[in-house]
Amino acid sequence: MAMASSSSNQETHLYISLLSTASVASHSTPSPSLRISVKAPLLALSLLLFVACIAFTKPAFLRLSESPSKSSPVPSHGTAKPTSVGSHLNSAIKTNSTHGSSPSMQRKSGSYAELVHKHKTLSGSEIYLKQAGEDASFYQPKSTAPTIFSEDGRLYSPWNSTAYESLRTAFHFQPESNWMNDPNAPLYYNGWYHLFYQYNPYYAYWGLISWGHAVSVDLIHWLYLDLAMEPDQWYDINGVWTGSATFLEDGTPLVLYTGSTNESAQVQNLAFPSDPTDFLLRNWTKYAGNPVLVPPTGILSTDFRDPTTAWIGTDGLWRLGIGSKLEQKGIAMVYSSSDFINWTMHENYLHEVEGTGMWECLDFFPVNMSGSAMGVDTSIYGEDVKHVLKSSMDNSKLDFYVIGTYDYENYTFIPDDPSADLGLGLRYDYGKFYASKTFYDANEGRRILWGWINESDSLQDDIEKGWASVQALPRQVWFDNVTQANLLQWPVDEVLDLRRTKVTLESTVLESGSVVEVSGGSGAQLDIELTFNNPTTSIEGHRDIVMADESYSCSEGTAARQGYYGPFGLLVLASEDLQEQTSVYFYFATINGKWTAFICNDQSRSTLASEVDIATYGSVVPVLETETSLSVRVIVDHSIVETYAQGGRTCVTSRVYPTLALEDAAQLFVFNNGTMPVTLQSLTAWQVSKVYMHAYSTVQ
Ligand code: DQQ
Repeated sequence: MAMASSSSNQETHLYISLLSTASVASHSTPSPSLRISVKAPLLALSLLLFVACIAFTKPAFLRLSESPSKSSPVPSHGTAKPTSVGSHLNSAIKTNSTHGSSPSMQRKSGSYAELVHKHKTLSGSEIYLKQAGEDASFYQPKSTAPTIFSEDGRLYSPWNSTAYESLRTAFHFQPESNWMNDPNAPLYYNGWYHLFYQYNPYYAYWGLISWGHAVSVDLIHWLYLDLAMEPDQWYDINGVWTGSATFLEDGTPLVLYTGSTNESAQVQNLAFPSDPTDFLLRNWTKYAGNPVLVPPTGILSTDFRDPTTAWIGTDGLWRLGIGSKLEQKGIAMVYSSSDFINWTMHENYLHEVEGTGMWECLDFFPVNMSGSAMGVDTSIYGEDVKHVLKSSMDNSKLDFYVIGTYDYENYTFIPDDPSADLGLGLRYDYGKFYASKTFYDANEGRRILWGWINESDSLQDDIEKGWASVQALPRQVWFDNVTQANLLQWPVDEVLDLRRTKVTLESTVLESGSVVEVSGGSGAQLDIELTFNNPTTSIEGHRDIVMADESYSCSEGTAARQGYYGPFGLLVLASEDLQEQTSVYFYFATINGKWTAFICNDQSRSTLASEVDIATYGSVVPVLETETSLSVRVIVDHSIVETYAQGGRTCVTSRVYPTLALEDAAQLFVFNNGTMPVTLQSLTAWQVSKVYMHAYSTVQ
């Protein structure tokens, strides 16, 4: 921490200069056509609403099924008629367009001006009918203190407020206080990265969900803005839930989000920037005709949420995915629209998998088959791309993904390996990482993944800390064309700018049972890269040694369980006497007669505190027989340990709560607890500086 504070002046200058660069860039580009103010129309709408409220005395249209401004949603699944599809599919969209659209597309609509026009032209009575559900009884009092704890029910906690403060992260995104969950609608707009997030602005636990909003010029330093949206309409009064951004043809972003209505039904709502020339996108207008989508027949009203970023079909219509379930079959429904307001459900699902339960927070995007780390904009498809479908599984609270082919004639997705279908195979992260969402960063031509890291301490500790949850570092994602089977994930390059002093270890043989301190590597803010010889390759002369098959999974093991090769790796956030330590290790088990590598984060000795999660997380790491090195990057940020193995093929994120190994008392070791020696090729550990995260108003 001493290091962090000594560099803070320098960081201030750096950030202020970044800010001024962004604002110079941003002020040089406004398009006159976008200078549309909706303040006057909103005032007019408010007046109309007032008049309408007087005219109508009975709110007779509270129920969704009676919502008159949408002719009935879609009659039932299977009856909606798919819109026609062009036949020259491969040639449809090949170019990488900035905002997910192609100039050659024959789209019927797609401008901000059109949207505002439709917003303005709803009649006063239509608006009244939409608003009629705003019964005051559905508002929850916002100032009532929580009553869920009594003094008697208080759990033992070894932390005082200083220790709590030490668990706050230094370079991961988190709000100043209170509760956060899913990342929402991440986007890049005229010099600024925007992150919206599910946020309870009043308490450190879930509820009263609004959209928090922060902006950055580098994805690392952040400025908090006022709430982007609050639950203030009948169609979102129980929560402004998760949503995604899409750029209209003219480059204006809009968002579709799930509202939890006054009757706790889930509907999809549209919102757009009140002033697109404000590149901070501070004010959002909810479309007067909301909701634009209600649960179709056959779908429970509580199982219809989290619209994806939209993409464009060959017919020029927008497509959108929404997650749901039928009994325990997880499904991704797909809708079409020409104007983002009127949506038609397709007969077939984008995808479905039995037994996986409710699919939340769907994400659907293309990746480059060549293995280039360059991202691919969401509407692009063709022979050069594969598609990734991701779902957050409500039953298990785990994020799964699957790679496959998008059949753009039938709007369905075909997994490459049905045995590893969505929910059965790959995960982005085998630790704590949920409700993730990607976006295409047109600024750098890359696709970036955000994911929510929840707490695993007690609710009472969260309340005493005054905050709960962080976001994982933004990760660049792309297709691994070496394995041809998984994505690669890597912290965005901007994280490298936070590296400060470093220590290194030369090539060393770690004998069985050795624990070696990395001198100069203490601290709770570290970025560590290390490589080992792959002990199962000929480099160690052990290729032919194969043990009897062993059943192994990280969840059943710890760093104390000795194997032949492994566990070996790092101890981070370790107290001097090793009473506390979080180990990140490789372990090789023989499965089906072949050495199989695992990467695990063992939290079993991470804290002396009770009431926290101390499981071991991790999974298999694909390591080819020809690969003679094993690599791992471990990022430590006070209460977070993020592990990226073998270039990002397998990632594991831990949430740990040391009580001794805090700040500079946290030490770093390498170890080998396997029977056989292993060779550490190299290790470099950088101290990482704290980033700026402040209210925008404080830097004006
Ligand atoms: N979080 C949101 C929902 C979403 C869930 C509510 C996933 O929209 O399904 O805060 O964490």
